[in-house]
Amino acid sequence: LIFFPFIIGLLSLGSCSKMNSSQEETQQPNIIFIMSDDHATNAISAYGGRLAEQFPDLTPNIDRIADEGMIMQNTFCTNAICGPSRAAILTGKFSHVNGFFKNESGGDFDGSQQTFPKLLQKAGYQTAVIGKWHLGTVPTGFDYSKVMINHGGQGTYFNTVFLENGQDTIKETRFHSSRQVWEDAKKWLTKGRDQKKPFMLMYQFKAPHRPWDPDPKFQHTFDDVEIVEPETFNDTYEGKVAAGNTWQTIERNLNRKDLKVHPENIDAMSKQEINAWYKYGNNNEEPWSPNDTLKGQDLKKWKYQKYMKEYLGCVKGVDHYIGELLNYLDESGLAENTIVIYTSDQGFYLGEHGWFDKRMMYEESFKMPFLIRYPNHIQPKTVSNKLAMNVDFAPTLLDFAGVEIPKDIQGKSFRNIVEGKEEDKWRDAVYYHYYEFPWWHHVLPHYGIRTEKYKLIHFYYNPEVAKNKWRANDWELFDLENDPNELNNLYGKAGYEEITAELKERLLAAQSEYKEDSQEDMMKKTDVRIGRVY
Ligand code: SGN
Ligand code: CA
Repeated sequence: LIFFPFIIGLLSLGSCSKMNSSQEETQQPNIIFIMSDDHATNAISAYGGRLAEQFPDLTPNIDRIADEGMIMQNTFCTNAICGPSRAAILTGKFSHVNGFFKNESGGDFDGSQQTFPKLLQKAGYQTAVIGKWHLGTVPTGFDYSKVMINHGGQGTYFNTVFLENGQDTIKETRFHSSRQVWEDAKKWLTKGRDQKKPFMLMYQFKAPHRPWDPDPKFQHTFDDVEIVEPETFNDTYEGKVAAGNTWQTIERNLNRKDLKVHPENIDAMSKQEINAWYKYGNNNEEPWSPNDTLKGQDLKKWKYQKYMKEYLGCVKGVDHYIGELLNYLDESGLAENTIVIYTSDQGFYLGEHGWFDKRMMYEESFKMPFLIRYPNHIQPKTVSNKLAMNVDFAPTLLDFAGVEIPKDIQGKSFRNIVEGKEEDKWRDAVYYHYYEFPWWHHVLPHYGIRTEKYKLIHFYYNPEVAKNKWRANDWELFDLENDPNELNNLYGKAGYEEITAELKERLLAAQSEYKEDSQEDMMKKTDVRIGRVY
Protein backbone atom coordinates (compact mmCIF):
# COMPACT_ATOMS: atom_id res chain seq x y z
CA LEU A 1 0.00 0.00 0.00
CA ILE A 2 2.80 2.32 0.91
CA PHE A 3 4.36 1.72 -2.47
CA PHE A 4 1.16 2.26 -4.39
CA PRO A 5 1.32 6.03 -4.71
CA PHE A 6 5.00 5.71 -5.52
CA ILE A 7 4.26 3.38 -8.45
CA ILE A 8 1.48 5.62 -9.71
CA GLY A 9 3.96 8.47 -9.46
CA LEU A 10 6.51 6.57 -11.52
CA LEU A 11 3.91 5.67 -14.11
CA SER A 12 2.76 9.24 -14.50
CA LEU A 13 6.35 10.45 -14.68
CA GLY A 14 6.92 7.93 -17.43
CA SER A 15 3.91 8.99 -19.44
CA CYS A 16 4.83 12.61 -18.88
CA SER A 17 8.28 12.19 -20.36
CA LYS A 18 6.85 10.15 -23.23
CA MET A 19 4.45 12.97 -23.97
CA ASN A 20 7.41 15.30 -23.93
CA SER A 21 9.40 13.50 -26.52
CA SER A 22 6.46 13.20 -28.90
CA GLN A 23 5.74 16.88 -28.28
CA GLU A 24 9.31 17.74 -29.06
CA GLU A 25 9.08 15.91 -32.36
CA THR A 26 5.94 17.65 -33.46
CA GLN A 27 5.77 20.97 -31.66
CA GLN A 28 8.11 23.91 -31.36
CA PRO A 29 7.66 25.75 -28.06
CA ASN A 30 5.88 29.07 -27.93
CA ILE A 31 8.01 31.83 -26.44
CA ILE A 32 6.87 34.77 -24.34
CA PHE A 33 9.71 37.17 -23.71
CA ILE A 34 8.63 39.58 -20.97
CA MET A 35 10.83 42.61 -20.53
CA SER A 36 10.32 45.62 -18.32
CA ASP A 37 12.35 48.80 -18.31
CA ASP A 38 14.87 49.46 -15.52
CA HIS A 39 13.75 46.74 -13.13
CA ALA A 40 16.65 45.88 -10.82
CA THR A 41 17.09 42.41 -9.33
CA ASN A 42 17.06 44.18 -5.96
CA ALA A 43 13.35 44.86 -6.46
CA ILE A 44 12.34 41.26 -7.16
CA SER A 45 11.65 39.20 -4.05
CA ALA A 46 13.01 35.99 -5.63
CA TYR A 47 16.44 37.62 -5.86
CA GLY A 48 16.60 38.44 -2.16
CA GLY A 49 18.27 41.54 -0.76
CA ARG A 50 17.11 44.28 1.56
CA LEU A 51 13.85 45.08 -0.21
CA ALA A 52 12.90 41.41 -0.47
CA GLU A 53 13.51 41.13 3.24
CA GLN A 54 11.29 44.09 3.93
CA PHE A 55 8.63 43.04 1.39
CA PRO A 56 8.83 39.26 0.93
CA ASP A 57 5.76 39.37 -1.29
CA LEU A 58 6.85 42.27 -3.47
CA THR A 59 6.67 40.34 -6.77
CA PRO A 60 4.64 37.15 -6.27
CA ASN A 61 4.06 36.58 -9.98
CA ILE A 62 7.64 37.07 -11.12
CA ASP A 63 8.64 34.84 -8.20
CA ARG A 64 6.26 32.23 -9.57
CA ILE A 65 8.45 31.94 -12.68
CA ALA A 66 11.42 31.19 -10.39
CA ASP A 67 9.34 28.69 -8.40
CA GLU A 68 8.30 26.84 -11.51
CA GLY A 69 11.57 27.25 -13.39
CA MET A 70 15.05 28.70 -13.09
CA ILE A 71 16.41 31.95 -11.69
CA MET A 72 19.76 33.06 -13.10
CA GLN A 73 21.82 35.01 -10.61
CA ASN A 74 24.53 36.27 -12.91
CA THR A 75 23.04 37.62 -16.12
CA PHE A 76 24.54 40.90 -17.35
CA CYS A 77 23.85 43.49 -19.98
CA THR A 78 26.65 44.44 -22.33
CA ASN A 79 25.76 48.18 -22.31
CA ALA A 80 23.45 49.29 -19.47
CA ILE A 81 21.02 51.49 -21.31
CA CYS A 82 17.72 50.98 -23.00
CA GLY A 83 18.01 51.00 -26.81
CA PRO A 84 21.50 49.47 -26.89
CA SER A 85 20.48 46.61 -24.58
CA ARG A 86 17.41 45.93 -26.71
CA ALA A 87 19.54 45.96 -29.88
CA ALA A 88 21.98 43.49 -28.28
CA ILE A 89 19.08 41.23 -27.31
CA LEU A 90 17.52 41.27 -30.80
CA THR A 91 20.78 40.65 -32.66
CA GLY A 92 22.85 38.61 -30.21
CA LYS A 93 25.66 41.07 -30.97
CA PHE A 94 27.50 43.76 -28.99
CA SER A 95 26.83 47.46 -29.64
CA HIS A 96 30.04 47.88 -31.65
CA VAL A 97 28.83 45.16 -34.05
CA ASN A 98 25.08 45.85 -34.22
CA GLY A 99 25.80 49.58 -34.55
CA PHE A 100 23.46 50.89 -31.85
CA PHE A 101 25.56 52.48 -29.10
CA LYS A 102 23.45 55.02 -27.26
CA ASN A 103 19.91 56.33 -26.88
CA GLU A 104 20.54 60.03 -27.34
CA SER A 105 21.47 60.99 -30.89
CA GLY A 106 22.92 57.53 -31.27
CA GLY A 107 21.40 57.05 -34.69
CA ASP A 108 18.60 54.62 -35.27
CA PHE A 109 18.69 50.87 -35.05
CA ASP A 110 19.39 49.32 -38.44
CA GLY A 111 16.30 47.16 -38.74
CA SER A 112 17.50 45.56 -41.96
CA GLN A 113 20.01 43.42 -40.06
CA GLN A 114 19.54 39.87 -38.83
CA THR A 115 17.54 39.54 -35.59
CA PHE A 116 16.20 36.55 -33.70
CA PRO A 117 12.51 37.41 -34.38
CA LYS A 118 13.29 37.38 -38.12
CA LEU A 119 14.98 33.99 -37.83
CA LEU A 120 12.03 32.59 -35.86
CA GLN A 121 9.63 34.02 -38.39
CA LYS A 122 11.51 32.26 -41.18
CA ALA A 123 11.26 29.03 -39.19
CA GLY A 124 7.47 29.27 -39.15
CA TYR A 125 6.81 31.27 -35.99
CA GLN A 126 4.18 33.97 -35.61
CA THR A 127 6.01 36.90 -34.04
CA ALA A 128 4.78 39.99 -32.21
CA VAL A 129 6.15 42.86 -30.16
CA ILE A 130 3.83 44.82 -27.90
CA GLY A 131 4.85 47.73 -25.65
CA LYS A 132 8.17 49.50 -25.29
CA TRP A 133 10.55 49.30 -28.23
CA HIS A 134 12.73 52.46 -28.17
CA LEU A 135 14.94 51.70 -31.14
CA GLY A 136 14.07 54.65 -33.36
CA THR A 137 13.19 52.65 -36.46
CA VAL A 138 10.00 50.73 -37.16
CA PRO A 139 10.09 47.12 -35.85
CA THR A 140 11.05 44.52 -38.45
CA GLY A 141 10.64 40.76 -38.19
CA PHE A 142 7.19 40.84 -36.61
CA ASP A 143 3.83 39.69 -37.89
CA TYR A 144 2.27 42.12 -35.46
CA SER A 145 3.72 45.13 -33.67
CA LYS A 146 2.23 47.78 -31.44
CA VAL A 147 4.97 49.88 -29.90
CA MET A 148 5.16 53.10 -27.90
CA ILE A 149 6.35 56.10 -29.90
CA ASN A 150 5.68 59.22 -27.86
CA HIS A 151 8.22 60.93 -25.57
CA GLY A 152 11.08 60.12 -27.96
CA GLY A 153 10.11 56.47 -28.17
CA GLN A 154 10.14 56.13 -24.38
CA GLY A 155 6.36 56.09 -24.23
CA THR A 156 4.45 57.64 -21.34
CA TYR A 157 2.56 56.09 -18.45
CA PHE A 158 -0.72 57.72 -19.43
CA ASN A 159 -2.12 58.66 -22.83
CA THR A 160 0.50 56.48 -24.42
CA VAL A 161 0.86 56.80 -28.18
CA PHE A 162 1.52 53.58 -30.11
CA LEU A 163 2.45 52.74 -33.67
CA GLU A 164 0.62 49.67 -34.90
CA ASN A 165 2.25 47.56 -37.61
CA GLY A 166 4.48 50.46 -38.57
CA GLN A 167 1.49 52.39 -39.94
CA ASP A 168 -1.29 53.46 -37.65
CA THR A 169 -0.79 55.89 -34.80
CA ILE A 170 -3.07 55.15 -31.85
CA LYS A 171 -3.39 57.24 -28.72
CA GLU A 172 -4.61 55.08 -25.84
CA THR A 173 -6.39 57.10 -23.20
CA ARG A 174 -8.21 54.48 -21.17
CA PHE A 175 -5.52 52.67 -19.25
CA HIS A 176 -2.16 53.07 -17.58
CA SER A 177 0.52 51.87 -20.01
CA SER A 178 1.19 48.61 -18.11
CA ARG A 179 -2.46 47.63 -18.32
CA GLN A 180 -2.66 48.75 -21.94
CA VAL A 181 0.26 46.50 -22.86
CA TRP A 182 -1.49 43.58 -21.14
CA GLU A 183 -4.80 44.27 -22.91
CA ASP A 184 -3.02 44.35 -26.26
CA ALA A 185 -1.05 41.19 -25.55
CA LYS A 186 -4.17 39.33 -24.50
CA LYS A 187 -5.96 40.46 -27.63
CA TRP A 188 -3.16 39.26 -29.88
CA LEU A 189 -2.85 35.93 -28.06
CA THR A 190 -6.55 35.19 -28.28
CA LYS A 191 -7.59 36.75 -31.54
CA GLY A 192 -4.61 38.14 -33.40
CA ARG A 193 -2.28 35.27 -34.11
CA ASP A 194 -2.49 32.32 -36.45
CA GLN A 195 -3.42 29.56 -33.99
CA LYS A 196 -1.83 26.87 -36.15
CA LYS A 197 1.68 28.24 -35.78
CA PRO A 198 4.01 28.43 -32.78
CA PHE A 199 4.42 32.02 -31.58
CA MET A 200 7.00 34.33 -30.08
CA LEU A 201 5.67 37.36 -28.24
CA MET A 202 7.80 40.19 -26.85
CA TYR A 203 5.68 41.63 -24.00
CA GLN A 204 7.46 44.81 -22.97
CA PHE A 205 6.55 47.29 -20.26
CA LYS A 206 7.58 50.90 -19.89
CA ALA A 207 7.40 50.57 -16.13
CA PRO A 208 9.26 50.96 -13.81
CA HIS A 209 11.13 53.63 -15.85
CA ARG A 210 11.48 57.25 -14.75
CA PRO A 211 9.29 59.26 -13.89
CA TRP A 212 7.82 56.30 -11.99
CA ASP A 213 4.08 56.91 -12.32
CA PRO A 214 2.30 53.82 -10.94
CA ASP A 215 -1.08 52.60 -12.06
CA PRO A 216 -3.59 54.28 -9.65
CA LYS A 217 -4.30 50.80 -8.30
CA PHE A 218 -0.80 50.58 -6.83
CA GLN A 219 -0.11 54.22 -6.12
CA HIS A 220 -0.65 53.99 -2.39
CA THR A 221 0.75 50.53 -1.71
CA PHE A 222 3.78 51.88 0.13
CA ASP A 223 2.28 55.02 1.68
CA ASP A 224 2.62 53.98 5.29
CA VAL A 225 6.00 52.33 5.32
CA GLU A 226 9.53 53.59 5.54
CA ILE A 227 11.62 51.95 2.85
CA VAL A 228 14.88 50.60 4.15
CA GLU A 229 18.00 52.35 2.83
CA PRO A 230 20.85 50.50 1.12
CA GLU A 231 24.23 50.02 2.82
CA THR A 232 25.93 52.17 0.20
CA PHE A 233 23.45 55.06 0.43
CA ASN A 234 26.26 57.42 1.44
CA ASP A 235 29.06 56.15 -0.80
CA THR A 236 31.76 58.87 -0.82
CA TYR A 237 33.12 57.67 -4.20
CA GLU A 238 36.63 57.72 -2.78
CA GLY A 239 39.05 56.34 -5.35
CA LYS A 240 36.27 56.28 -7.98
CA VAL A 241 36.63 59.37 -10.18
CA ALA A 242 33.82 58.55 -12.62
CA ALA A 243 31.37 57.65 -9.86
CA GLY A 244 31.97 61.04 -8.26
CA ASN A 245 31.23 62.74 -11.60
CA THR A 246 27.76 61.38 -12.34
CA TRP A 247 24.56 63.35 -12.40
CA GLN A 248 22.35 60.58 -11.12
CA THR A 249 22.36 61.29 -7.41
CA ILE A 250 19.21 61.08 -5.34
CA GLU A 251 20.16 64.29 -3.60
CA ARG A 252 20.93 66.61 -6.50
CA ASN A 253 19.47 65.13 -9.65
CA LEU A 254 15.95 64.01 -8.85
CA ASN A 255 13.67 66.83 -9.95
CA ARG A 256 10.15 68.03 -9.20
CA LYS A 257 8.64 65.84 -11.88
CA ASP A 258 10.32 62.75 -10.48
CA LEU A 259 8.95 63.52 -7.06
CA LYS A 260 5.49 64.45 -8.34
CA VAL A 261 5.54 68.04 -7.24
CA HIS A 262 3.48 69.36 -10.11
CA PRO A 263 2.57 73.02 -10.74
CA GLU A 264 -0.99 73.84 -9.79
CA ASN A 265 -1.82 75.71 -12.96
CA ILE A 266 -0.08 73.37 -15.40
CA ASP A 267 -2.88 73.66 -17.96
CA ALA A 268 -2.28 77.37 -18.29
CA MET A 269 1.50 77.05 -18.66
CA SER A 270 3.52 77.03 -21.85
CA LYS A 271 5.82 74.12 -22.66
CA GLN A 272 8.80 76.30 -21.78
CA GLU A 273 7.33 77.23 -18.41
CA ILE A 274 6.59 73.60 -17.66
CA ASN A 275 10.15 72.57 -18.56
CA ALA A 276 11.53 75.30 -16.36
CA TRP A 277 9.39 74.12 -13.48
CA TYR A 278 10.53 70.53 -13.77
CA LYS A 279 14.05 71.42 -14.81
CA TYR A 280 16.64 68.73 -15.04
CA GLY A 281 18.71 68.66 -11.85
CA ASN A 282 22.41 69.14 -12.54
CA ASN A 283 25.39 69.20 -10.23
CA ASN A 284 26.26 72.85 -10.64
CA GLU A 285 23.33 74.21 -8.75
CA GLU A 286 21.74 73.79 -5.34
CA PRO A 287 19.64 70.65 -5.15
CA TRP A 288 15.95 71.30 -5.41
CA SER A 289 14.13 71.09 -2.08
CA PRO A 290 10.39 71.20 -1.34
CA ASN A 291 10.98 73.74 1.44
CA ASP A 292 13.66 75.79 3.18
CA THR A 293 14.29 73.45 6.04
CA LEU A 294 14.88 70.19 4.23
CA LYS A 295 18.57 70.08 3.37
CA GLY A 296 21.52 67.73 3.12
CA GLN A 297 20.98 64.24 4.47
CA ASP A 298 17.35 64.94 5.42
CA LEU A 299 16.58 66.08 1.91
CA LYS A 300 18.30 63.04 0.44
CA LYS A 301 16.31 60.71 2.71
CA TRP A 302 13.05 62.43 1.84
CA LYS A 303 13.74 62.15 -1.89
CA TYR A 304 14.73 58.52 -1.53
CA GLN A 305 11.44 57.63 0.19
CA LYS A 306 9.34 59.37 -2.42
CA TYR A 307 11.34 57.86 -5.29
CA MET A 308 11.28 54.33 -3.94
CA LYS A 309 7.58 54.27 -3.11
CA GLU A 310 6.73 55.23 -6.64
CA TYR A 311 9.30 52.94 -8.22
CA LEU A 312 8.00 50.00 -6.20
CA GLY A 313 4.41 50.96 -7.07
CA CYS A 314 5.38 50.61 -10.74
CA VAL A 315 7.01 47.26 -9.99
CA LYS A 316 3.74 46.09 -8.40
CA GLY A 317 1.93 46.95 -11.62
CA VAL A 318 4.40 45.06 -13.82
CA ASP A 319 4.13 42.05 -11.53
CA HIS A 320 0.34 42.22 -11.58
CA TYR A 321 0.16 42.15 -15.38
CA ILE A 322 2.65 39.29 -15.49
CA GLY A 323 0.27 37.45 -13.15
CA GLU A 324 -2.58 38.11 -15.58
CA LEU A 325 -0.53 36.59 -18.37
CA LEU A 326 0.47 33.52 -16.35
CA ASN A 327 -3.17 32.95 -15.42
CA TYR A 328 -4.16 33.31 -19.04
CA LEU A 329 -1.59 30.70 -20.07
CA ASP A 330 -3.01 28.30 -17.47
CA GLU A 331 -6.60 28.87 -18.51
CA SER A 332 -5.93 28.62 -22.23
CA GLY A 333 -3.88 25.44 -21.92
CA LEU A 334 -0.84 27.19 -23.38
CA ALA A 335 1.30 27.04 -20.23
CA GLU A 336 2.84 23.65 -20.85
CA ASN A 337 4.31 24.31 -24.26
CA THR A 338 5.29 27.92 -23.70
CA ILE A 339 8.67 29.21 -22.56
CA VAL A 340 8.18 32.24 -20.34
CA ILE A 341 11.11 34.56 -19.69
CA TYR A 342 11.23 37.60 -17.44
CA THR A 343 13.99 40.15 -17.75
CA SER A 344 14.61 43.89 -17.85
CA ASP A 345 16.76 45.88 -20.31
CA GLN A 346 19.21 46.55 -17.47
CA GLY A 347 19.28 46.91 -13.73
CA PHE A 348 18.90 50.16 -11.79
CA TYR A 349 20.19 51.98 -8.72
CA LEU A 350 17.65 52.03 -5.93
CA GLY A 351 19.63 54.39 -3.75
CA GLU A 352 22.77 52.22 -3.85
CA HIS A 353 25.84 54.49 -4.14
CA GLY A 354 23.40 57.36 -3.52
CA TRP A 355 21.98 56.97 -7.04
CA PHE A 356 19.05 56.36 -9.32
CA ASP A 357 19.49 55.45 -13.06
CA LYS A 358 21.98 52.93 -14.48
CA ARG A 359 24.86 53.05 -17.04
CA MET A 360 27.75 52.29 -14.67
CA MET A 361 29.29 48.82 -14.67
CA TYR A 362 28.60 48.35 -10.96
CA GLU A 363 26.48 45.33 -10.12
CA GLU A 364 23.11 47.02 -9.51
CA SER A 365 22.72 48.28 -13.07
CA PHE A 366 25.02 45.83 -14.85
CA LYS A 367 23.01 42.84 -13.64
CA MET A 368 19.74 41.95 -15.35
CA PRO A 369 17.01 39.81 -13.85
CA PHE A 370 16.58 36.59 -15.80
CA LEU A 371 13.95 34.00 -14.90
CA ILE A 372 12.76 31.26 -17.21
CA ARG A 373 10.02 28.67 -17.07
CA TYR A 374 9.46 25.80 -19.49
CA PRO A 375 7.44 23.01 -17.86
CA ASN A 376 8.91 19.50 -18.25
CA HIS A 377 12.17 20.91 -19.61
CA ILE A 378 13.40 23.18 -16.85
CA GLN A 379 13.31 21.86 -13.31
CA PRO A 380 11.26 23.93 -10.88
CA LYS A 381 13.09 26.00 -8.26
CA THR A 382 16.48 25.75 -9.92
CA VAL A 383 19.21 28.38 -9.61
CA SER A 384 22.17 29.06 -11.87
CA ASN A 385 25.22 31.15 -11.03
CA LYS A 386 26.77 30.85 -14.48
CA LEU A 387 27.84 34.08 -16.19
CA ALA A 388 25.41 35.02 -18.97
CA MET A 389 24.99 38.14 -21.13
CA ASN A 390 22.10 39.73 -22.99
CA VAL A 391 23.73 38.75 -26.29
CA ASP A 392 23.10 35.13 -25.26
CA PHE A 393 19.31 35.51 -25.28
CA ALA A 394 18.91 35.33 -29.07
CA PRO A 395 20.96 32.13 -29.55
CA THR A 396 19.28 30.53 -26.50
CA LEU A 397 15.81 31.15 -27.90
CA LEU A 398 16.81 29.96 -31.38
CA ASP A 399 18.24 26.83 -29.78
CA PHE A 400 14.98 26.12 -27.95
CA ALA A 401 13.04 26.64 -31.16
CA GLY A 402 15.30 24.21 -32.99
CA VAL A 403 16.56 26.90 -35.36
CA GLU A 404 20.19 26.91 -36.46
CA ILE A 405 22.22 29.63 -34.74
CA PRO A 406 24.03 31.75 -37.36
CA LYS A 407 27.81 31.85 -36.94
CA ASP A 408 27.97 35.63 -36.71
CA ILE A 409 25.90 35.75 -33.51
CA GLN A 410 28.31 36.67 -30.72
CA GLY A 411 26.41 35.31 -27.74
CA LYS A 412 26.14 31.64 -26.82
CA SER A 413 23.09 29.52 -26.15
CA PHE A 414 22.68 28.71 -22.47
CA ARG A 415 19.94 26.17 -23.13
CA ASN A 416 22.02 23.37 -21.57
CA ILE A 417 22.51 25.42 -18.44
CA VAL A 418 18.81 26.09 -17.93
CA GLU A 419 17.95 22.49 -18.72
CA GLY A 420 20.43 21.33 -16.10
CA LYS A 421 22.67 19.47 -18.57
CA GLU A 422 26.46 19.34 -18.67
CA GLU A 423 28.04 22.51 -20.03
CA ASP A 424 31.72 22.31 -19.31
CA LYS A 425 33.04 24.80 -21.82
CA TRP A 426 31.09 27.75 -20.46
CA ARG A 427 32.67 31.24 -20.30
CA ASP A 428 34.38 32.51 -17.18
CA ALA A 429 34.07 36.24 -17.82
CA VAL A 430 31.63 38.77 -19.27
CA TYR A 431 32.43 41.93 -21.25
CA TYR A 432 30.86 45.39 -20.99
CA HIS A 433 31.11 48.71 -22.86
CA TYR A 434 29.11 51.88 -22.19
CA TYR A 435 29.28 54.89 -24.53
CA GLU A 436 26.68 57.60 -23.91
CA PHE A 437 28.12 60.90 -22.63
CA PRO A 438 27.29 63.49 -21.35
CA TRP A 439 23.50 63.04 -21.51
CA TRP A 440 21.60 62.16 -19.54
CA HIS A 441 23.56 61.43 -16.46
CA HIS A 442 27.12 62.42 -17.14
CA VAL A 443 28.49 58.91 -16.93
CA LEU A 444 31.90 58.56 -18.57
CA PRO A 445 32.42 55.99 -21.33
CA HIS A 446 34.01 52.82 -20.00
CA TYR A 447 34.55 49.18 -20.70
CA GLY A 448 35.46 46.28 -18.48
CA ILE A 449 35.48 42.64 -17.65
CA ARG A 450 33.85 40.73 -14.81
CA THR A 451 34.83 37.27 -13.69
CA GLU A 452 33.21 35.34 -10.86
CA LYS A 453 35.43 37.02 -8.33
CA TYR A 454 36.79 40.25 -9.85
CA LYS A 455 35.79 43.23 -11.90
CA LEU A 456 38.17 45.47 -13.81
CA ILE A 457 36.85 48.70 -15.35
CA HIS A 458 38.63 51.18 -17.62
CA PHE A 459 37.35 54.74 -17.96
CA TYR A 460 39.26 55.65 -21.10
CA TYR A 461 37.75 58.99 -21.99
CA ASN A 462 37.06 62.06 -19.88
CA PRO A 463 36.61 65.43 -21.56
CA GLU A 464 36.72 67.29 -18.30
CA VAL A 465 39.80 66.12 -16.49
CA ALA A 466 42.13 64.48 -18.96
CA LYS A 467 44.97 66.70 -20.09
CA ASN A 468 46.02 64.65 -23.06
CA LYS A 469 43.32 65.34 -25.66
CA TRP A 470 40.50 64.07 -23.45
CA ARG A 471 42.22 60.73 -23.09
CA ALA A 472 41.77 59.42 -19.60
CA ASN A 473 43.18 56.36 -17.99
CA ASP A 474 41.23 55.63 -14.82
CA TRP A 475 41.00 52.04 -13.74
CA GLU A 476 38.94 50.37 -11.06
CA LEU A 477 39.42 46.91 -9.65
CA PHE A 478 37.00 45.24 -7.24
CA ASP A 479 37.14 42.01 -5.33
CA LEU A 480 33.47 41.02 -5.54
CA GLU A 481 33.77 38.27 -2.99
CA ASN A 482 35.15 40.46 -0.22
CA ASP A 483 33.66 43.77 -1.34
CA PRO A 484 30.34 43.01 -3.09
CA ASN A 485 29.28 46.64 -2.69
CA GLU A 486 32.23 47.85 -4.77
CA LEU A 487 33.33 50.49 -2.32
CA ASN A 488 37.03 49.74 -2.32
CA ASN A 489 38.92 50.34 -5.57
CA LEU A 490 41.97 48.08 -5.37
CA TYR A 491 43.57 49.20 -8.61
CA GLY A 492 47.21 50.14 -8.10
CA LYS A 493 47.24 48.88 -4.53
CA ALA A 494 50.10 46.69 -3.36
CA GLY A 495 49.41 43.00 -3.60
CA TYR A 496 47.07 43.28 -6.62
CA GLU A 497 49.67 43.56 -9.39
CA GLU A 498 49.37 39.98 -10.50
CA ILE A 499 45.58 39.78 -10.64
CA THR A 500 45.47 43.16 -12.40
CA ALA A 501 47.87 41.97 -15.09
CA GLU A 502 45.90 38.76 -15.52
CA LEU A 503 42.58 40.61 -15.82
CA LYS A 504 44.05 43.06 -18.33
CA GLU A 505 45.12 40.14 -20.45
CA ARG A 506 41.67 38.62 -20.24
CA LEU A 507 40.11 41.96 -21.09
CA LEU A 508 42.23 42.17 -24.25
CA ALA A 509 41.33 38.57 -25.10
CA ALA A 510 37.62 39.35 -24.73
CA GLN A 511 38.00 42.47 -26.89
CA SER A 512 39.66 40.46 -29.56
CA GLU A 513 37.13 37.62 -29.37
CA TYR A 514 34.25 40.07 -29.68
CA LYS A 515 35.91 42.09 -32.46
CA GLU A 516 35.99 45.25 -30.38
CA ASP A 517 37.60 48.36 -31.91
CA SER A 518 41.26 49.00 -31.25
CA GLN A 519 41.95 51.48 -28.45
CA GLU A 520 42.84 54.16 -31.00
CA ASP A 521 39.69 53.62 -33.07
CA MET A 522 37.61 53.61 -29.93
CA MET A 523 38.99 57.05 -29.04
CA LYS A 524 38.38 58.48 -32.50
CA LYS A 525 34.86 57.11 -32.64
CA THR A 526 34.09 58.43 -29.18
CA ASP A 527 35.27 61.86 -30.33
CA VAL A 528 32.81 61.70 -33.20
CA ARG A 529 29.96 60.35 -31.08
CA ILE A 530 30.46 63.00 -28.46
CA GLY A 531 30.86 65.68 -31.08
CA ARG A 532 34.43 66.67 -30.27
CA VAL A 533 36.25 68.43 -33.09
CA TYR A 534 40.04 68.81 -33.12
C1 SGN B 1 15.22 59.56 -20.02
C2 SGN B 1 15.38 59.81 -18.53
C3 SGN B 1 16.78 59.47 -18.06
C4 SGN B 1 17.12 58.06 -18.52
C5 SGN B 1 16.98 57.99 -20.01
C6 SGN B 1 17.33 56.65 -20.61
N1 SGN B 1 15.09 61.18 -18.21
O1 SGN B 1 15.96 60.45 -20.75
O2 SGN B 1 16.81 59.57 -16.66
O3 SGN B 1 18.43 57.73 -18.14
O4 SGN B 1 15.62 58.24 -20.33
O5 SGN B 1 16.56 55.61 -20.08
S1 SGN B 1 13.52 61.65 -18.11
O6 SGN B 1 13.51 62.85 -17.28
O7 SGN B 1 13.05 61.89 -19.44
O8 SGN B 1 12.77 60.58 -17.50
S2 SGN B 1 16.42 54.34 -20.93
O9 SGN B 1 15.81 53.30 -20.10
O10 SGN B 1 15.57 54.67 -22.05
O11 SGN B 1 17.76 53.96 -21.33
CA1 CA C 1 15.97 50.96 -19.49
